[in-house]
Amino acid sequence: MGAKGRIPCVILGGGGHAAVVIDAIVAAGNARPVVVLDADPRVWGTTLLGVPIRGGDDLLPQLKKEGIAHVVIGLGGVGSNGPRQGLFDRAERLGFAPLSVIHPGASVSPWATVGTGSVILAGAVVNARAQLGRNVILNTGAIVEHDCLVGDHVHVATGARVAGGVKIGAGAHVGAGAVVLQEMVVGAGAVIGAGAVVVKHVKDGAVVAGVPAGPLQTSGRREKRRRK
Ligand code: JB3
Repeated sequence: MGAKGRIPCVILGGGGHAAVVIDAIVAAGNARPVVVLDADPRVWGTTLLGVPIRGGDDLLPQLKKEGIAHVVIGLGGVGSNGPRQGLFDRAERLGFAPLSVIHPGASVSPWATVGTGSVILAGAVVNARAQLGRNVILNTGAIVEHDCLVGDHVHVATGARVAGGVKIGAGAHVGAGAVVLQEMVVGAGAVIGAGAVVVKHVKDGAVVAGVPAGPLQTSGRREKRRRK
């Protein structure tokens, strides 16, 4: 496809994740990142992988007037998916259409579904009948097995493995290299630490880590024990 046939899009966020997202968009070849917006004024006027960083998110209405109608969220973040969700919602309110990005080196079953604005990076696998919501990140080499239900704004980090029939609630984070066993339910907004192995259901908003995964001991609790 010539450059003209590719859909021009704006990338929100100009850090490490945005670089990987731009790389995936270029590799996929159906869209063309033409501008990056970043919250940090220090990077305005510079470029990211050759794409100009023009300013902050308040430029979105101006870009719309210039004829850019599509957006990809380039903000990653580890742990909280709230800021990514906020950007996604803001862009949609302003009338931008979020583009889904699937790196050509990912494997997505034709029997899986991928929601609007989701980003599936190199080496990721989505197996048959899995359903991904909107604005999901499947980071490099992450695996989502058959019949999984992955909610909106979920981030499955690099190399995480989600076995068959798992349900992951909206906004949850599955840490790098974590494993979630078959049929587990991970609640909305839950955080699973890197390398954890989830063998029990995880409640909404819970933070778990370890093998097998259990509630993360907070520094506050450790402090209390030391004082006893
Ligand atoms: O682990 C991997 C493979 N990737 C991580 C990714 C998932 O999350 C990566 O290592 C980082 O931990 C993180 O990547 P991200 O989100 O690109 O983080 P960072 O490299 O720190 O860049 C974030 C950029 O977003 C910074 O330049 C911020 O100024 C910018 N930013 C923050 N909030 C924002 C906003 N930009 C816009 N447009 N709007 C915002 O609200």
